[in-house]
Amino acid sequence: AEVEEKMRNGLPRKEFVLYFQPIIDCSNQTITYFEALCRWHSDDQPNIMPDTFIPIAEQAGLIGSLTTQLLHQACSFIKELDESDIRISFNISATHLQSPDFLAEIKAVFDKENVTPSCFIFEITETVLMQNWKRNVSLLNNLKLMGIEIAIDDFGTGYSSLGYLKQFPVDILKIDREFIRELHHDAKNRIFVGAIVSMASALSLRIVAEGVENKEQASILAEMNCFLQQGYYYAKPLPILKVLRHIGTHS
Ligand code: G
Ligand code: G
Ligand code: G
Ligand code: MN
Ligand code: NA
Repeated sequence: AEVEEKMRNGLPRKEFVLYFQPIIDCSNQTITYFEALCRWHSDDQPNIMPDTFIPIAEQAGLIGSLTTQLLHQACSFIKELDESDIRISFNISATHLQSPDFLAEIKAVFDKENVTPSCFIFEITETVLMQNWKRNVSLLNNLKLMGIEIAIDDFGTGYSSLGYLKQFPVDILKIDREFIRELHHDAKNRIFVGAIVSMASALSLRIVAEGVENKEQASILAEMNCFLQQGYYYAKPLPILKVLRHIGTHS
């Protein structure tokens, strides 16, 4: 309840800030797009990570206003980027997706910012999709009509099959970092990841490996034709100004 109160106060004070982590195409070492990750810069408490504060925002009914504020920040970032074709992958919370106001809220932001929704990928976890899936199929189809691409986050940790997922208009699978962590030590993980990569390619889905922390993991993934990679090996999530400096938009 104390944290909830601090969130309520922190929202209008703009204490919630987006950081951006690049997703690298390691076949040519270029940034293909960025994932937006929220950080809470609060004066009067130690760092609280989104794992903790997102569920609190959901319970407190604050997730809509938090997400709206973050989506505005993401739009500003897109306008700051010179290359207009770089997209942002944006995490959508379970509770917010189920809210009847979801579509209207995000459309209002795109209209106000005059940013085309096709600059966005929405990341949704597979567990969320499987609940309430009839409604979710139509919701995702609506997002796709707006031009937003859909990524399944933390893929492999839920219980959905790729066959089941085929009913959703999905573009990208993000392999959970749990399967990447021991990739260079564990043959079972290599078999698992290899199987996901070949099935995804048969279904024309793009694959992103999350949590790539070292060269060994990166090379094994590349050998498996998994070229889109994200993790501390390449870059940590960075604040906007550092990203812009990093990619040379601002010197
Ligand atoms: O950044 P970090 O690894 O601490 O993120 C932990 C979890 O919080 C991840 O599952 C991530 O998807 C989620 N998360 C981070 N930023 C956001 C956000 O802006 N919105 C939502 N809904 N989830 C986020
Ligand atoms: O669940 P989701 O994929 O949205 O969460 C991504 C989170 O993973 C981010 O919050 C980010 O801080 C974290 N992350 C990014 N790269 C790495 C990495 O290489 N290793 C680990 N352990 N975490 C990472
Ligand atoms: O790069 P730095 O020395 O700040 O990282 C210290 C440790 O904190 C690293 O081992 C890394 O796993 C973790 N870490 C760094 N950045 C993030 C981040 O953005 N999110 C999370 N969840 N952990 C991070
Ligand atoms: Mn994510
Ligand atoms: Na993930």
